[in-house]
Amino acid sequence: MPKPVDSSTRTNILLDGLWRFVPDSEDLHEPWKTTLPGSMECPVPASYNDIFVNPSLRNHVGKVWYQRICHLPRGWDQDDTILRFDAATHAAEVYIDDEHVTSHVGGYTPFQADISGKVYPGRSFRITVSVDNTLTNETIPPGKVITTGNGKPSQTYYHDFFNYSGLSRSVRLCSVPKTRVEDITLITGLEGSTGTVIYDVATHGDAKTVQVELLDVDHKAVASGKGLKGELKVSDANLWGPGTPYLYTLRVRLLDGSTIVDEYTLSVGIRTVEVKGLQILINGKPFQFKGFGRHEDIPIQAKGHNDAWMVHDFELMKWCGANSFRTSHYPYAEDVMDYADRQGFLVIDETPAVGLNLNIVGGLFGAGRKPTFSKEFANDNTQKAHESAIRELIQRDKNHPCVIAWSITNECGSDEDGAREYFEPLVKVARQLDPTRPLTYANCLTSPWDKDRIGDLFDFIGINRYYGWYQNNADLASAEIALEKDLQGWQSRFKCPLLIMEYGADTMAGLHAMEGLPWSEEYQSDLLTMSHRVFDKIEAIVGEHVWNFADFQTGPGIIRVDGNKKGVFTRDRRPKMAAHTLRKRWTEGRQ
Ligand code: BDP
Repeated sequence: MPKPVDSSTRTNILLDGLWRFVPDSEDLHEPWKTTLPGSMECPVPASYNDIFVNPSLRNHVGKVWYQRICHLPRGWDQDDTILRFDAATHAAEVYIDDEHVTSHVGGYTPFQADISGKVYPGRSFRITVSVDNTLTNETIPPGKVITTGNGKPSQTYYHDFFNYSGLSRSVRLCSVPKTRVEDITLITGLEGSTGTVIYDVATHGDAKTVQVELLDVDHKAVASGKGLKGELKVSDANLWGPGTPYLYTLRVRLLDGSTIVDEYTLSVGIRTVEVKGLQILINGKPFQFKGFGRHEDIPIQAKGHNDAWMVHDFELMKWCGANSFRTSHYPYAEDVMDYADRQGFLVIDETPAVGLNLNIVGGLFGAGRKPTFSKEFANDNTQKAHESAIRELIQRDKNHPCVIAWSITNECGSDEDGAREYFEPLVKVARQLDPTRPLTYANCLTSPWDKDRIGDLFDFIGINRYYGWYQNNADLASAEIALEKDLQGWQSRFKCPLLIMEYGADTMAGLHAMEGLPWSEEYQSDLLTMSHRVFDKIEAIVGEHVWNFADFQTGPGIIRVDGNKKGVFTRDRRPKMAAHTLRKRWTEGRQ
């Protein structure tokens, strides 16, 4: 299932726009069989939660229904028709007219249905989709539906961002040839100045001849091959690298005699990634990460993909001097990955496995500990869902040069009984699926270096630390000592590269104070500077990602005021003082 592309043999129609919409209720019976009742319409792509002025819809638990009428163009009579959802958060059932055509679980990866034979050229048809946002202990991410005092269901979860739901990415109708390219896997490498591209093409139907060409930016063929598998060599290759994102185009053609049966194109960045000693090498050179943990989170549209906000966010990151980010805490829209390829940003690509830790809150506030890896919480079914999230992420993003590592979980209970048994098989699956990229995870303070049980399974370790905020609040001098001791511990035990994946402080934009006052812009900036002093002393540290790029919305709770305020930018992307501090460090080398 490669990403839809336009080519001489393929056409796509975007089905974005307003869809009929209704939250599920007991009165609805087989709603896909008729026009959805009521007058609500919801934009796609967007999370539905903040669109309507309705608290019960904002906090809705369970299914909502989307529906629209489509026409299959008259000429679409030779080829297959695929209906593709870039994502549905978190589970979907799809119907064409009265018929169920596909279902999918997992909120941030694409799925599709072959609807050929169910729709007819020149005729209209009805698409109805249910999207269910329920999280349980057997979903990724996990959650729990409780019944409140007034008897209503309420979704609780173990992660710190709002459970935005719905069709937050595009929906497409695709016309593809019956004999077609179904998948491509690329591995790029370097032999001296010669770039290598190993390709493996899978087809649907019987392709007679497979022709592969690598085109440079001027569309000149620089290498070519025949057959489903092979290796292309490009002498004096232009490399894809941070800030210098040269992209070739791989053009795969399936031919029957001289007739082009299918043509599929894919951007290719030739680059290598390696972990060597305490360093991460990109194209053989040590790389120092500067950047952010982020969220897909904007006003009103929430997790809905939006090109204007995306381009602006990249501009702000560049302004700061950032060269990389992590897709905390779920796979981002494919448009973001494509754009990162073109802008030369390095991406640590994360699964939605956030919240596999029952002890974060307990750890912070001294409450009793509960077992995370147990029948009642992260059990065999959770692990299966996690495996499927890893498979779908790697399948979707395996050919992006920007992706230089997979992060398979954020802040799991890695010090607990059962953690190793849970993660070891998942690491194995990820390595089988992609033997070329390093694997990592983001470690939580509640699983310190001397208690963690999984660090050695990974190539480098992500460290999330909040000294000066959740620990040593308002005492940066003590925070500095504690942070250094902690990081030295990781370095001496694991002897692998360490990437700071989170550090930061909640900050009210506009609050200023001279005296080290938490929540002030000065305090956030000072905390970052203090942390940088420590990072610069530790040899194994390969860089830093600040938490967070921008303020973002969270679930309700007494430690959040209208969301998490650790952004270096506000939610509407205005800089706090910390943005200037980072710019000085990342563009001028000042601490
Ligand atoms: C870390 C989480 C992140 C939170 C952050 C915070 O990885 O999702 O938003 O802490 O508390 O534990 O701000």
